[in-house]
Amino acid sequence: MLIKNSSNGFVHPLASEITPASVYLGRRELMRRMAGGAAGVALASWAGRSAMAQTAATGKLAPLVGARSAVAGAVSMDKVTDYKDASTYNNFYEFGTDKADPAKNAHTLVTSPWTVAVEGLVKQPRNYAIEDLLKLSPQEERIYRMRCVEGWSMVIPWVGYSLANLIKKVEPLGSAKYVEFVTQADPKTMPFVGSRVLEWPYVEGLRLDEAMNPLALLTFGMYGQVLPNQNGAPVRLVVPWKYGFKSGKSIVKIRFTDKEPQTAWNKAAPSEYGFYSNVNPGVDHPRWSQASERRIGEDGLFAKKRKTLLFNGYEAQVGQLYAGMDLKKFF
Ligand SMILES: Nc1nc2c(c(=O)[nH]1)N[C@H]1C(S)=C(S)[C@@H](COP(=O)(O)O)O[C@H]1N2
Ligand SMILES: [Mo]
Repeated sequence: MLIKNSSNGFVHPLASEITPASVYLGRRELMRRMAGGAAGVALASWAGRSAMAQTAATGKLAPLVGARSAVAGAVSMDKVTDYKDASTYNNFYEFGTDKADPAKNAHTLVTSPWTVAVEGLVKQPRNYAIEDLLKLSPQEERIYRMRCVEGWSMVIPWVGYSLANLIKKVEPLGSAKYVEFVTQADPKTMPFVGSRVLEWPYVEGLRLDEAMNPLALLTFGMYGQVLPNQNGAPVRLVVPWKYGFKSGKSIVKIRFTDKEPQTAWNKAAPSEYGFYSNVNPGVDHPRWSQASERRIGEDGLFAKKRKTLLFNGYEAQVGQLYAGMDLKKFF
C-alpha cells in the first residue's frame, strides 16, 4: 500500500519497509482511519456509518508514514500500546497536570504556522519553518519504549528522524557542549502556562554527544499520523533511554551552548530530577523506587509488574556515553 503524506508529498516506495499499520492499529481502527483519510471514498462505503461517525468525533490527522528504521535498537518487539491510551494518558503540564487534561485541552494549541529557531554555538544558525524541518531528512518509524519517571511505560511507534541529522546540518562549533530545547509557552493557547508547578517555558537539555546518538529522535508523528497536539505537535523530541520528561514537546528553539542547560524539572526539584535522568532501576527517586514499571494497558492499574531495565533497555546503544561516570551522582 502506498500512502502519500499530504504534508510533505513523500510517497513511500516499498510497502515491505513499512510496519503494517494494521499490526498496531488493529484492522477495525485502520479501516476507521482510512474511511476518514485520503484513501477515503471507496473504503468508506464498506467501513460503515458508525466508523465515519467515530472519525468525525475524534478528528482526523494527516498521515505521516516513515520507513521502518534501520538504526540499531530502534524497533522494539514489545506489544505496541493502544493509540487510545497513548493519546489520552499524557503529561503536558501546559494543558493541566491530570493525565486526561492534555487530550481535553490541547485543541487550543496553534501548530501552524510554526517555526523552530536553531541558534547559539553553530556555524549555520537558522529559523526552520516546520515544513522545511519535516523535509530535512527522510521520516522513519521507530517503535520505542517510553518510561515515565512516575513509574509507567508505553511502547509507541513514533515517526521522525535522528536529531543528529539536523545537528550535522547546522554545524556546531567546537565550543558547543550541550543542546537546549525550549518549548512553546503561550498563555493564550496553553491554559496552564503561568501556573506555579513549573517555570515556563518548559526547557530540557542533552549533552551534545547524547543529542548526536542516533536513537535521539526529532519526532513529527506517531501511529502513522502527525502528532496529536497532546503528544507534542508539531515537533518534539523522544529520547528513549531517559525518563519521559527529557522528551520535550512542541519545541520552538534548539540552542547550542557551552554550559549545562537549566532544565524546568531540575529547577523545580533538583534533588528529584537530575540533568541526566537516564532510566536507572538502581537509582531510586527520593520518594519512590524506580526498579519496576507498569505498562499502560497491560499491567494492572495498581501493580508495577515489569522490571525496569538500565537505560530503559537501550544500554547496548547508549551505555558508552556514560563510561566511567558515577550514575548515582549524575542521576
Ligand atoms: N513541553 C512539555 N513537554 C513534556 C512534558 C510537559 O509537561 N511539557 N511532559 C514530559 C513527560 S513527564 C512525559 S512522561 C512525556 C509524555 O509524552 P507522551 O504524553 O507523548 O507520552 O512528555 C514530556 N514532555
Ligand atoms: Mo514523565
